[in-house]
Amino acid sequence: MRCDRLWKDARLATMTGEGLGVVERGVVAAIDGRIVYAGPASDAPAFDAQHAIGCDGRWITPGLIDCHTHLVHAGDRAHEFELRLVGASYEEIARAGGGIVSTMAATRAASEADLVGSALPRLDALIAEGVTTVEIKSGYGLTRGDEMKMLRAARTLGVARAVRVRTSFLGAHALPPEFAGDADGYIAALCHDMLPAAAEAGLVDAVDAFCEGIGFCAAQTARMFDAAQRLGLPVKLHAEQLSNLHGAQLAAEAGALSADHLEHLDADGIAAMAKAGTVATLLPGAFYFTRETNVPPVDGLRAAGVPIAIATDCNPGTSPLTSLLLAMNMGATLFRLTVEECLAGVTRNAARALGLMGEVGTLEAGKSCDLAIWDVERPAELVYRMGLNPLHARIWKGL
Ligand code: DI6
Ligand code: FE
Repeated sequence: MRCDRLWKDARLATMTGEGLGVVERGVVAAIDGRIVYAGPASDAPAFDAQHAIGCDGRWITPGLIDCHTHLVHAGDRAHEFELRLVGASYEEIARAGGGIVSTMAATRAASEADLVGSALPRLDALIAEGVTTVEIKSGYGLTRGDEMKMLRAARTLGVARAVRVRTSFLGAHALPPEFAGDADGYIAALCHDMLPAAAEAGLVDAVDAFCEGIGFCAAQTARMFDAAQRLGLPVKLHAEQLSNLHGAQLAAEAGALSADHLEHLDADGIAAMAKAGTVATLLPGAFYFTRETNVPPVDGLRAAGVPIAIATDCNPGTSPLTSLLLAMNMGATLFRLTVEECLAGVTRNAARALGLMGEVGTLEAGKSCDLAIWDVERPAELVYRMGLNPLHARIWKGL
């Protein structure tokens, strides 16, 4: 059988089924950027490959997926970090006009090209570790024009680099100063003007919101979900990060792809997510950086069979993290996730959190040939090390 490229002498973690899907003597074959075979060499058809690539026993995993980032934003919040080091809390800083709103001011002042330029080093850091799909949110513009500028910048990043970008509209991230005291008015503007305009321009793959005491309440979140559903867009939610507003349950009942953070998730939330098949996206970088002490209820999620994803939450305020490998290490160390759970969290389950299960996340015939090839002796090393990047090669759409 003819194929374009064939990776041979490899060990595979296909990430199909429940665990790692280990194949000790494996091959991956691709035609036109799609996997046509991934599995044991002994069962493979006799391939006539245009290019055969010997892997010397290296491990191949699916290309990694960072399913929750705020990669596009202007400026940084190193100064707030300094304030927090001498005692200020994240919520105090937010209430004093810092926090998300300070990044909003910088992002509004930035041009679209500035946003692309400042995000590229962050994107390149992810790519250097084998990321082939990245989700990018808006949420620091908070006007129609500035939210669309952020989303266009995100789309541009997907053209500037060999990476698949999925956008989420996060207009309901913080209340902009123009709407001070009128959160309901802002939600109305989001639902009736800003979101439809961004969706109409083809800039929105999903709709997200920050359901939190310092964000938006459950009723306002529900209005965002209704607006998304009217436009035929899937939803996801920042839920139960700092408090429990029962956002995960609300999200699950709306059929959300994922509910994210979840440090304060309760049993009802877990049950609702399990029933709906909503992915629990854990963000250990934010947990670490804010020195949160409430660990997400991993045992409960596991027992209920809720799929768990892990992401960087790369953002300037609570998770200035651009390493998905380190996020996995933190997921294991801080949340006691297993190696299999960590790897599933940045492949198969991250794909599901983006609604891309048919396209990426496992090594399977029919999916995009997105591969990460690693210089490791066992997959656990990808989770175990801190700060070493063992990526040997990265393949996106077969190239
Ligand atoms: N939760 C977070 O951790 C980030 N956004 C959110 O809704 C924080 C964003 C920021 O502080 O800039
Ligand atoms: Fe976030």
